[in-house]
Amino acid sequence: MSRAVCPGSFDPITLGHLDVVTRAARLFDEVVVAVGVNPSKSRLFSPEERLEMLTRAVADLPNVRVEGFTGLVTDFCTEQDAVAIVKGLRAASDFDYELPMAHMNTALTSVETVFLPTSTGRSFVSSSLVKEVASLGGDVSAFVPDFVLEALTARLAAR
Ligand code: COD
Repeated sequence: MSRAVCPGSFDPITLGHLDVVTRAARLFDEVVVAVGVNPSKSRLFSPEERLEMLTRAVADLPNVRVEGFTGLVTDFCTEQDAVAIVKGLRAASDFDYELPMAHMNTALTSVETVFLPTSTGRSFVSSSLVKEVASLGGDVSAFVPDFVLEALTARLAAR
């Protein structure tokens, strides 16, 4: 059985993330979406909130489950007996950011990284831009699931 890990901070999950997870689920027997912490990014939702949103977003994908993780993603992959990490690539800047991590992760363990190119129409979608646009009153309903839009609107209104 082949198992892959899709790690990210998912703050919050976007339709771009969901597209990558859905496509990974067609390539591997099982996919574990790993909700982690990126220390270089400020966060809007707690790890528990992000985990809950992810769980709801993948509810109709039978071979996908969601877990939180702290520490090294490679340790999490070993724990989960995963053969691959799946990442999405939107642009050359993603590749520049992801390639050293892929090399480091393979150097730490034998886990491979599989890159999936972003789908047409999703290349500009990121959690950071969604948060920025929503916080300035823009309509982000085309980029996130409905329940994420509700959570985002409520969180920003409470600030
Ligand atoms: N289309 C395609 N792919 C997309 C899109 C889109 N529209 N939006 C996002 N993605 C991809 C990203 O390129 C990325 O691959 C993935 O989705 C997750 O994105 P984010 O932004 O939610 O997550 P990041 O990049 O902040 O997550 C970073 C991790 C938490 C995965 C990373 O920091 C990590 O592995 N941390 C654990 C500590 C560790 O092991 N560090 C050493 C690494 S060598």
